[in-house]
Amino acid sequence: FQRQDEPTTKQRLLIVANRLPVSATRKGVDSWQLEISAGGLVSAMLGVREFDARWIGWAGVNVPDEVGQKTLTKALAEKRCIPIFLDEEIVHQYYNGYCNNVLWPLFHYLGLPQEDRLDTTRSFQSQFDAYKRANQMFADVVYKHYEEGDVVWCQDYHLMFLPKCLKEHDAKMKVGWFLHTPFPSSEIYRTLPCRTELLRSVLAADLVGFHTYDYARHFVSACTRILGLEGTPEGVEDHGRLIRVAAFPIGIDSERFIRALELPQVKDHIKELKEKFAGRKVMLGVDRLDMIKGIPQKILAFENFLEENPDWRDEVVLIQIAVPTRTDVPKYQELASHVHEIVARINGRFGTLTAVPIHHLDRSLDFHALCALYAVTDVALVTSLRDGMNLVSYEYVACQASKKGVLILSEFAGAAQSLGAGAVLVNPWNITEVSASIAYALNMPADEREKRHQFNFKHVTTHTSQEWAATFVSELNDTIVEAQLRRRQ
Ligand code: ADQ
Repeated sequence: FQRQDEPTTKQRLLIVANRLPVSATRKGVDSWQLEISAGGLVSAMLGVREFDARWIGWAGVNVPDEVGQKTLTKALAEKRCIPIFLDEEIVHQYYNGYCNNVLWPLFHYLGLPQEDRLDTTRSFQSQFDAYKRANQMFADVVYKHYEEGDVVWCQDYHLMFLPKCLKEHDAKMKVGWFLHTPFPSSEIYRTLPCRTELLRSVLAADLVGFHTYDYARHFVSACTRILGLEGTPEGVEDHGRLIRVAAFPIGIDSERFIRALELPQVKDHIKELKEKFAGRKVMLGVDRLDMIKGIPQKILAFENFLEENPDWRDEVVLIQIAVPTRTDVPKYQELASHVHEIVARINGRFGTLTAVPIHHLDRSLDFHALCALYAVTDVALVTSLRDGMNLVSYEYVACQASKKGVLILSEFAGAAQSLGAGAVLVNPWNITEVSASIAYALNMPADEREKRHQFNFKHVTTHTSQEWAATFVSELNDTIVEAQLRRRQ
């Protein structure tokens, strides 16, 4: 994080996201512990250094009292973070409800949940109303901190209503919106009951960005089919106003990973891991514990591999790190139990007194431990059922300069479009195919591994998060200048 008092001539950027990049835990009436949170958006944004950036978002904690709100605001200011305070009721309806139970599954092709109209907390309309109220609360904080010329960058599906709120307040505000998840086919999107209002609101932005060209295309088709607007090569045309829609594939701060491998503490971790797993090939999965990540499918494919390849049983281990998220949502609790059950079954089936085939950890790893794991593993398994991009695949490649491990990657992750030529692509729903790919990856000759790795390493180190953010913001600046010129003509 940039220091609060650092003088700068860089362009001011207000990054508005549901969550701040730090999680706050209360340690006393007026004392707080702040920790960087795990997640793709945070990981990417930590690399954004071209701008005088401030974050606006929820600190992930309920702070009903004034003293708490004041002291937390002060602690966060040191990290250039500005908190939004959401009460439990709104978090339940907006965040757990509309965001995580409606938009998230729909955007990942998992369909809409069953609506319960008798329970107001589970009706789409009341959740959507809470969603709009929450977005308005974000907008109110943005106005308070906005200075003329600032770029306001709204992040993700939590804040689709924000561009409209901001533009209604000040039509000259430069507003961009970027979606970190897939935007589904318009045939899926059009099932959403509040589909029109959300699209209209996003279209209030000056620039709308997605990870891939396909997601951008789906969004444009949704606008043409649902709103009857015209799609153009640049975006969407709304009664003479052009809203630019484009693909901006995210990246990582690859240098941060490459440099970390030279640190003594990371080297120590690497040494320890090499000793622990000596004589065995190591496969790795690192995911948030979420149904979109295809964790059960991955583990079942590994079981299938062990079944069909008895010679490998004592020779390979799968380390699956699954950091729990959204733990208040029942479906996520069910997923955790299901994963534990199958891991226990497979370890019971194929484990010995001295070794088990799957090491499953339900927790977040610190950055250094994560880099060490990435560096020592022979194969990474990314089997998302759908994933906007998937940065774990990028991080793995960045840490593999010496080992040249193989990346097995779901064709339904946005990353398949950028790392496809170097990775072994799979359909994660096809367990026998994934199992065969594990065998292929473990037996891959060194020259093929080298070639595949070089391709991906080049991509990961040139398409970085810094470049991603700089491109988005410069395109947003250009879009606004072009719109002014068009209006003058
Ligand atoms: P996520 O769904 O969070 O991001 P991903 O892109 O893979 O998925 O990023 C996960 C991040 O969290 C990585 O930086 C990883 O290192 C970290 N992480 C995961 N598990 C961890 C663990 N156990 N310990 C420590 N760190 C862990 C969303 C979208 C993605 C999109 C990103 C960015 O779902 O598709 O790529 O945003 O746009």
